[in-house]
Amino acid sequence: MKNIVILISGRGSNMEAIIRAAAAEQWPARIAAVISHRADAAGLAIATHAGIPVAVVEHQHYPDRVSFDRALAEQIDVFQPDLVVLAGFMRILSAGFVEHYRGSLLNIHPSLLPSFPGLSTHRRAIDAGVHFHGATVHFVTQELDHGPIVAQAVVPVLRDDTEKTLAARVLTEEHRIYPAAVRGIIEGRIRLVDDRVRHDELFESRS
Ligand code: NHR
Ligand code: GAR
Repeated sequence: MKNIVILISGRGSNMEAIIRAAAAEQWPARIAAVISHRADAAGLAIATHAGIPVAVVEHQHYPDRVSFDRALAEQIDVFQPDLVVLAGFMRILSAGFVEHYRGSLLNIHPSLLPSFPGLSTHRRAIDAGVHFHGATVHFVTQELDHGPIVAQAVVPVLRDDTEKTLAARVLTEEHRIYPAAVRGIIEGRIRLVDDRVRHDELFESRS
C-alpha cells in the first residue's frame, strides 16, 4: 500500500473526491493523513468522518515561510508519504519544501495552465473574454503553477457566467480529473521522466 498525504486550506471537495475514489476503486493506497494550515478548514471534519488522521500546522505560529514549511514537512513525513497532494492548498511553498518532495508533489489549479497562474482565475478568465477555461493537474516545481502537466479538463465560458457559475462548472471537472490523475501516479501508469510527464496508457484522451 502506498501512502497519500493531502494538504487542504478550506472546503476540501477535491480531497473528498480523492477519498471516495480511493475507497470505491480500491486503490493500492491509503489516504494516510489530511493536513491543513488552518484549524477551521471544513475539510478536516470530512476527513475525520472518513476515519482519516488529520493534523493542523498553523502558519501564523511561525515567523516566516521557511520555518512554517519545515514544520509542515516534518508533520507530513510522520506519515511516510509516497505522494503529497495539494487540494485547494493556498500557501505558496518555498524552494526547500518543493525540493524535498520533488516528483511526488501534485497540485490542481483552476485554470488551463499556462493561462492564469496565481489567484482569482475565474474572475480573470471572464475579464479576459476567453471562450474556454478549465483545470490543470500538475507536478509542483519552484515556479508557481508552472510544473509538468499531468491532466487538464476544458469547460466553456458562457455569456452569462459569473465567477460563481464558472467556478462550479470547473469544480465538477476537477472532481473527475484529480482522482484519475492521482490514481494513475499511484499505480505507476503516469510518471515523471526527465521533468516530463509520461503516460503509459491512453489517459484523458492522450497517450
Ligand atoms: N508552491 C510552489 N512552490 N509551486 C506551486 O506551483 C504551488 C505552490 C503552492 C501552492 C497552489 C496554487 C494554485 O493552484 C500551489 C502551487 C496559493 C497561491 C498564493 O498566492 C498561489 C497559487 C497557489 C496557491 N497564496 C498566498 C500566499 O502568500 C496566500 C493567499 C491566501 O492565503 O488566500 O501564499 O493556485
Ligand atoms: C479548487 O477549485 C482548487 O482548484 C482551487 O481552490 C478550490 C478548492 O476547493 N485551488 C486554488 O485556487 C489553489 N490556489 P476544494 O477545497 O473544495 O477542493
